[in-house]
Amino acid sequence: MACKRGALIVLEGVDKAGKTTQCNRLVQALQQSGRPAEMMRFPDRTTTIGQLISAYLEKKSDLEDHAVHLLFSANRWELVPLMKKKLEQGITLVVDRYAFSGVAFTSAKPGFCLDWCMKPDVGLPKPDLVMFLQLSPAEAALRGQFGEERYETSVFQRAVQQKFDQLRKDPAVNWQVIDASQSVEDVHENISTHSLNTVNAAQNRPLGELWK
Ligand code: Z5A
Repeated sequence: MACKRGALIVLEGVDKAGKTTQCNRLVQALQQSGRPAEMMRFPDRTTTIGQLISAYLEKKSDLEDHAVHLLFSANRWELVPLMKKKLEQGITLVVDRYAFSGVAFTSAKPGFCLDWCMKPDVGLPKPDLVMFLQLSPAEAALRGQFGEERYETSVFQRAVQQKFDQLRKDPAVNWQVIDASQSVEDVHENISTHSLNTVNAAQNRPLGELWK
């Protein structure tokens, strides 16, 4: 590798936790401090696979639950060559949702277990840091009504939250829980501190493989 690699930083959390807001703020702050950084999000609705997912989320099409789970995973895998290239170029990637959302959302459906849901994502680039933006359903409700997309109901979001709780017990993943109920600026300060430590530490460490 010609230069020190960028860090892979993921933000996870339930609906309206502020993931997109904070990803944007973090990328901006890293860039302003002279550290190359870019944002990515999953699902990436711009690809052919992403368009199938988007139509499903918008309830314009129906897909079998196993099939759509595999599509979400395929959407990540199709971006892996690009992700690796950018990381090798020294660009830190700040990612809005990743495999953890994939597992939490599908395993919250009846008849799915965590183990089956994790399998398709085994071997993805392993995040150097996963920040879980913690927000109670009551606090999320203060940020507005749920949208019209699939999964946007309080009952389902509570089930997803429980699955995230289970995933966070895995010590092999560098989880940090962030109190997302604070102001945008306070949450950003917290996230920045964790991220700067991670960017510095990742430089000299090889990129890992998730769940391997
Ligand atoms: N999904 C899946 O099933 N399988 C997969 O593998 C993956 C995803 C990757 C994609 O939704 C859906 O796909 C998602 C999971 C599923 N389904 N759900 N639900 P998406 O990515 O297109 O949208 P989202 O992730 O659900 O976005 P969000 O949760 O609605 O928003 P957010 O990114 O967490 O929050 P935000 O947009 O930054 O902020 C929301 C509002 O709160 C906004 O008005 C902000 O101004 C406000 N906000 C933000 N921060 C604060 C603070 N600190 N205080 C007050 N107000 C705030």
